[in-house]
Amino acid sequence: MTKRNPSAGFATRAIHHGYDPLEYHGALNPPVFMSSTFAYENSMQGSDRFAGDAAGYIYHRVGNPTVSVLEGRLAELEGGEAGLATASGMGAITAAFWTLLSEGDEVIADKTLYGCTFSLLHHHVTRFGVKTTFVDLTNPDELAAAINDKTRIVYSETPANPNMRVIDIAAIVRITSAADAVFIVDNTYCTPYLQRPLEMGADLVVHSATKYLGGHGDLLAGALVGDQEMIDQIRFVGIKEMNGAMISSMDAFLILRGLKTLHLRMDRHSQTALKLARDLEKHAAVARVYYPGLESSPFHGLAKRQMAQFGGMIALELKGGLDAGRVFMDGLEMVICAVSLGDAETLVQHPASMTHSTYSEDERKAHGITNGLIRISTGLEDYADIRNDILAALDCL
Ligand code: 3LM
Repeated sequence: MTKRNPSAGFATRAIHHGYDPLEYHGALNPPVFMSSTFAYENSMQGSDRFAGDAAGYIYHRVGNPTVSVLEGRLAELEGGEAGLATASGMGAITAAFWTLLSEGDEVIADKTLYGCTFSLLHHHVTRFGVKTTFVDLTNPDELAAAINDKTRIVYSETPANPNMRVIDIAAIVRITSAADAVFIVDNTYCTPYLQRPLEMGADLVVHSATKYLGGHGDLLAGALVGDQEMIDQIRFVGIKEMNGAMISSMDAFLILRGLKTLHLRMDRHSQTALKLARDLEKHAAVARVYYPGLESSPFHGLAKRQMAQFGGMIALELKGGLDAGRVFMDGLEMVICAVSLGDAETLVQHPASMTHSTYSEDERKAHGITNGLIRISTGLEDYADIRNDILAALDCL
């Protein structure tokens, strides 16, 4: 499996791709190279590596052998030429933006984004002469109307954090490819097991690997996958010279460990979330459930075409609004009140005051993130225990 074997299944490649134990004393798992710098055979070799005329490691901020195994494996799973692993999801996103954007460029982003990505685009890149326009990318006509010759990046999450809107990747690609803009998809909610945007024509995939890829809530990491030229550019500009957000080799090792069970975990998360969404929809205290696996979701048909399963994230609104939401969250016993997602533990949080508190009240209103919205990241516990805890807390309302 050190050589690319595209006919092997997803799980096989997630477990084996790009690592041969026999090249490392038979060690089943890749060694964790804890080394910030790498020796050269002689000074000329060092100079050649810096000039890009010789292959080989230079310094951990640019690359490390443990990290390379992870980067190759993520690229393989996403169906891209090259991968880049980073110290956090925000490290990946900023490295991409800062590499690709210059003063005067424009970004068009979907109106629902993870809170810090929104803040980066709304408050911060603007300080450097970059304009962001937020549109509803669930309606590709809005993109067609907004795109122009200054548009350098089109950016979306799908499903979007936190309200589960689903963007038609192929429809966006039809517009961005004609306009020469880079289409970046945040694939954190799906992972490549459920959705592969590059195969649908997107240019770059970004991840918070803190979430499902790591899968155990014990690390912070990010990743980018795209064509070799763009990934090299982001590595040598955005990471090496701008934000320095290279992943640690220990965290790269832990993500490689997480990837071995990604398929099992995503199957289970998806099964649990679908069952829970259906049970929630029937509960008298619940006003609305946002989950693309539900037949009642306006995104159900698109999600069925675009995603292998519907994933582990659910959002809901309670009839009693935020006050009821707080009573609900505080009434949970096993389920944990915390931000982040994709862990073994079921997590619940309130986007308006937590993950999306970077939006002002008015912005949240305009961007469709209501005060009453509650987000659930379904975990890997027994379904009966998740359901009983959640329904008992709802029964108290
Ligand atoms: C959260 N999200 O709870 P890191 N892209 C998406 C994300 O959801 C996130 C990132 C990028 C949450 C984090 S809120 C303080 C906790 C779709 C993170 C950024 O830098 O690895 O956290 O990724 O929704």
